[in-house]
Amino acid sequence: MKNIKYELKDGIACIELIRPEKRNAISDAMLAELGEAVDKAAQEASAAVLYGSGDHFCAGLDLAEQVTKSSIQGIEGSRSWHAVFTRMQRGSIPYFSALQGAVVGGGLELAAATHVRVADNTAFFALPEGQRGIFVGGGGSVNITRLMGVARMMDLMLTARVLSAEEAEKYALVTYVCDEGGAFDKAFELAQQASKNAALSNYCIINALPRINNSGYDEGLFFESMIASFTQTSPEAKERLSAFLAKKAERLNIPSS
Ligand code: 1HE
Repeated sequence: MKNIKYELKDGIACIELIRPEKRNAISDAMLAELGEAVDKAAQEASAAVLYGSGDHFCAGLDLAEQVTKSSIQGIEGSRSWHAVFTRMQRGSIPYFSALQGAVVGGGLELAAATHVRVADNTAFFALPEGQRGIFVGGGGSVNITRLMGVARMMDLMLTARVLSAEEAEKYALVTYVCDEGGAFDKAFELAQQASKNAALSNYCIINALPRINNSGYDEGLFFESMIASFTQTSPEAKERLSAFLAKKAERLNIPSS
């Protein structure tokens, strides 16, 4: 792989975009390699960290490639992004993204396809698609809109304004903001924590919660009960619940006041 580096560390798949000379812009080749890395991670990792090399996470779609494409190739391109991102979003392991510098256009769409986003204070966020004469195509109209709401999505797309990491946290685009250079370590620590959970619980968290969020109130509650019972009766749940009752389970890490 030329555009993606894949490494398994302590059971965590570390997936790095390595095209810093183009600010990690996503070309067709990079997308295909990202798909390979996602499939490999699904086979052998219990969680994954997605990050970019250099000063920027990702400057979005490779505009140099895009400029040569027909309308149909554009649709196919967007559908390929959806296909790869869906394997992450609705796969079997949780993804944590570590963000610095530009998280722009398709870069923000990629980050939005991960389950938890950690930004350092150099990160900035924008959707300059309108300025470039195009539209989001990597699932942003669905995923980013669900994170920050349609009014903010319209504002960002209409104005191409740039949000700081703190503003992105206020808009629920990211969950953690840390000091410069600290995003990977924080994301890795969170991935390690999540990888200690029952794999079935993680599967349900990343697959059931978004679907419940997309469904009606009554359907959501009913689906929740099904998942609750399904997980509670698994052999691993029985072991973990018994370990708690026997005072052998990991305790909650309660912050001291
Ligand atoms: C690129 C790309 C790219 C940089 N495609 N080549 N995304 C954008 O509209 C963002 C475009 N990029 C930028 O605004 C800036 O590059 C950055 C703010 C991210 C970084 O600025 P800077 O000064 O560090 O770098 P630079 O000099 O602008 O770029 C360095 C090189 O990367 C340069 O190539 P070079 O051969 O002249 O050295 C740039 O052309 C190249 N580069 N970004 C191709 N995106 C599924 S639909 C999603 C739709 C979108 O993503 S729209 C938003 C696209």
